[in-house]
Amino acid sequence: MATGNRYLGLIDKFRAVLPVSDSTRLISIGEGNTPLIKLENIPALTGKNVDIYVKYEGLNPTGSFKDRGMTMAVTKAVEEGSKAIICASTGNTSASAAAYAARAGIKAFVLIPEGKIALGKLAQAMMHGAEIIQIKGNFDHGMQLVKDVAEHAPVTIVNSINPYRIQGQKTAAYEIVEALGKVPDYHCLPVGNAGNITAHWLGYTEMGKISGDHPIMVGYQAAGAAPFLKGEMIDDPETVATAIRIGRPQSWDQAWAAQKESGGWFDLLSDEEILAAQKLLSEKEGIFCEPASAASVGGVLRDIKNGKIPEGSTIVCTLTGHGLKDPDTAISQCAVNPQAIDASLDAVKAAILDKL
Ligand code: AN7
Repeated sequence: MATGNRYLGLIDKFRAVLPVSDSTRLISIGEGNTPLIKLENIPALTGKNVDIYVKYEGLNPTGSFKDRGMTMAVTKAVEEGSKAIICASTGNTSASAAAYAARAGIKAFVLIPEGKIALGKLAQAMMHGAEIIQIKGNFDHGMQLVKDVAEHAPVTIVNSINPYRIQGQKTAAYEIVEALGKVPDYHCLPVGNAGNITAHWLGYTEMGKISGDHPIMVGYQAAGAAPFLKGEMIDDPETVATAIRIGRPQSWDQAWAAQKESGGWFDLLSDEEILAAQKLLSEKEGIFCEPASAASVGGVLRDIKNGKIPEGSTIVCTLTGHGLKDPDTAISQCAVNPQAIDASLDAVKAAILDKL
């Protein structure tokens, strides 16, 4: 067995392109280094010849891509002497902030929209000991409150308006190019606050400084929460994909820049299309992501079929969060609930034989 090359997290690996020094105490839980998985069964369904890879960010320590940015944001907060962090969140940021604060030994305050975050994410924030503040409002209200309160209290904001979040998250692009051995033709991801598309574009443009190589960036939104499709902020975002139930994206200008400079586009999917893509990935590839994440794959399949993404393309989709985050939505879209039968050989045989 190989020894001596233990993975120490993404700051350690990418320190040459991150704002840390040799003496910085790294707050890490082994985030990053997630697999880039080639889809084997789904591409054929399009009838076109394409390579689709998914970057399975659900395999980060707290189950989402947020850990990439959070390790940097909390590392820098601690380095700067902060004793408390704060964020607004649709769920994943709160889970990640709570975990990294616990690791660092500082306090985390998380503002979440009452009744609108997935069960697993709430469980995480509670278990990691965050101070949970439920508000009678949505993410956008929470974000404004966080900005306001940070002017009156000694707390560091760890939403993606914190530039260290973007720095950490750009490492996903570095990992993809390393794993593929080339820059993908298309990079597709779900868009809420647009921090992640901003971070990926930063990573790709840093790497491509000399060659000019970069992917075309494509962002998919939920139909009920699609300010980039409307061309302006919206007030009452609504979608089953609660992670991206956001009407006022914080990285608005940066996401438009990524779209324009890369020659990409934004598009939207209905909740039904999002859930169908989530189920497809689960059933055909054995990969369980949360609804918001599946928007990238659902959108890509449509854009391959309609020819917007041409044959021969190498496509990467970011699967932003793990399916286990939201068991309620998963179970509610599966038609048949498992029936209990007698614990006898006859009953089990009967249950199996007519399904073979
Ligand atoms: C699974 O946790 O905004 O476009 O507060 O959890 O960078 O916002 C989550 C966002 C996509 C959108 N997929 O990324 C939060 C939060 C999942 C997410 C997004 C989120 P951005």
